[in-house]
Amino acid sequence: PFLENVVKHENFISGEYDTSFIDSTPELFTFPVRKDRGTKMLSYIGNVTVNGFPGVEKKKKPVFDLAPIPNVGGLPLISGTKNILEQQGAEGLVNWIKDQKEVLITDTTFRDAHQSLLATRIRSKDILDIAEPTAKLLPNLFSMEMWGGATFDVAYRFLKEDPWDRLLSFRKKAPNVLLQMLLRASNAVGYKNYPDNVIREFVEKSADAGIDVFRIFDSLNWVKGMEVAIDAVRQSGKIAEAAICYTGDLNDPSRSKYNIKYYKNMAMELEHAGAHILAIKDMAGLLKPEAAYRLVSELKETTSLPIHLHSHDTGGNGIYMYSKAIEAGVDIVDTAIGSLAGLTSQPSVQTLHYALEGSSRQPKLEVDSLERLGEYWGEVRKFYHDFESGMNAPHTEVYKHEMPGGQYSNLQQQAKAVGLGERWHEVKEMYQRVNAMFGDIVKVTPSSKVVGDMALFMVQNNLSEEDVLTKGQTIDFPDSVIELFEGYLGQPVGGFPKELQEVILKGKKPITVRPGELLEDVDFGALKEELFNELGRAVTDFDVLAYALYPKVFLDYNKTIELFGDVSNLDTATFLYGMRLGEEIEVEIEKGKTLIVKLVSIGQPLADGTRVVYFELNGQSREVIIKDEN
Ligand code: 3PY
Ligand code: ZN
Repeated sequence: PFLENVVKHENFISGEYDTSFIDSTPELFTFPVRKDRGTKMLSYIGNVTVNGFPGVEKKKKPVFDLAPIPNVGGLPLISGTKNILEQQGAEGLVNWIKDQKEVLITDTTFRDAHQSLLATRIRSKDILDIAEPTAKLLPNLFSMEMWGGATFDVAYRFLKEDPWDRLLSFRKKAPNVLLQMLLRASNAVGYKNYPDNVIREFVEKSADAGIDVFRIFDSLNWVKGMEVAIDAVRQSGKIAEAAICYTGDLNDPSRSKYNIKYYKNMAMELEHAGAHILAIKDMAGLLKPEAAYRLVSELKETTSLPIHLHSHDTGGNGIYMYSKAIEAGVDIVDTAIGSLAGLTSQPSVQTLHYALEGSSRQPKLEVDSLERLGEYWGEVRKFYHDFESGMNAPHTEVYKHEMPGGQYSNLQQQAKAVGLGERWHEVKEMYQRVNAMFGDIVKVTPSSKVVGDMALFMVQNNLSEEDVLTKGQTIDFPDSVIELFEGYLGQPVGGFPKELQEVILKGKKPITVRPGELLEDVDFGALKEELFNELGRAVTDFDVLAYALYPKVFLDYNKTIELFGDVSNLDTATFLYGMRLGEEIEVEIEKGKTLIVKLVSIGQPLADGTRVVYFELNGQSREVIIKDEN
């Protein structure tokens, strides 16, 4: 259909085209609706009904209550921080932040909250249904963190949807508030360093698609590894928020590696590197109240940048800690809507509201609006029950093992997958010991994943620290561990422990320069052609970037879409559980076009391992053949 569009286009016929014709003529990509769209969707529903969804217990689909979407039809869209950025530019916005008396709020519900509570599984549909109500009910938010981190690859990998579509649609629904993403500096939204031009292209395209604030961090707090990303964000005219990752305990003299002086130096380096805002990224929730007061006060004296504090409530001290940071003059804090807050997620915004009653710094948000949004998220959360970590009370052990909020449930899943579910307590303890063995490093994606991989490896093989050093020459360490010690994630504070590095690298020479200096630029033109040939369809610049970051994940995603069509419009209960016998659902496949699907019956397994699943689609009988994988 693409070639048909090209040859029929009036500019093509009249010869008015050049090499930018394809890029500048978006209508070429509007294809007639494929006739088998309905069948593809039935195949998906039949498949999940028969075979289940990975990570979800296979059982009859539960009956869920409707997640109530607040009716905001009559409410005006009040202008907010996005309008300030547009009118006054990045510097103007920074000045505006400094002028605010109240503490400003970033809502993380759409990103870190579900990354940390539900293994990043919340789908675009559930996010987009509430985006406009949130923009209308909370116009005074500083920003909504709604993209980046793990949401990018999880969207393709598990949710079978396009993260760029999520961003583009969200932007349309929430045009008044800044949209924020988490960018892992030279690791972009991946788990390894990418060539510099990939980072630059990624930032540019994310900015075009709607991101305003880029929170940039390096997983070893290596400022050199952050410079390309900071520069790229400044070039795009957006806000470069550079983060210091907080670890250890700055008031504990026995953990003097990460003391107040260390953080102040890093803050100055980040200001010098061009940051508009300084973030304190407390990814594991280790920052204690008195330490927060001291850190914020001293950083305020050290730099002129506004300070944005991010934390996780794992140990239960979140609100107390925020309140001390607010007293010390922090400008912005990260919170989540109550029903997706607390524990490994961010502290609850409603709780903070009440904690600051009577304070001149209480945020300007309507608590009733927050509660209405909370009702919605409370019901949505139930769809994803199987992705909950099982942590149901404050977890103060975090002050010992220091695992980031977003890692806890993931590593637990990984441990179960390799048969170590019963030995989880040993894995947690080993995580702490591996950190000490690695020289006490900053642990956040991807360095935290390496510590986790090594901990699992050591528990699985019953290895102690001494075994690693004495028998290391005969041990095949996990690839991620070798790459870390080769220097491909950058350089840790104080360098790598030499003896361990030699054992792990077995004679290989580590690098000490920025990995980006050694990696060759990606030829995006050639990659686009390769992808076009691979997929046999027109590809966008967004597709090419996804392919550059995650080649296999992106191709697998495309195979699924080829098989099942676009499944992003299915309601989440159906997406995860399929249908009950006799159930009827409606699926709006595009505006104004709704399919009515009824599951009539499921045939017995046949000799070839398939089953016939009988549906009605808009009243007409339809059958699909499903391979029974049970
Ligand atoms: C991520 O990199 O995804 C994180 O959330 C790190 O804290
Ligand atoms: Zn976080």
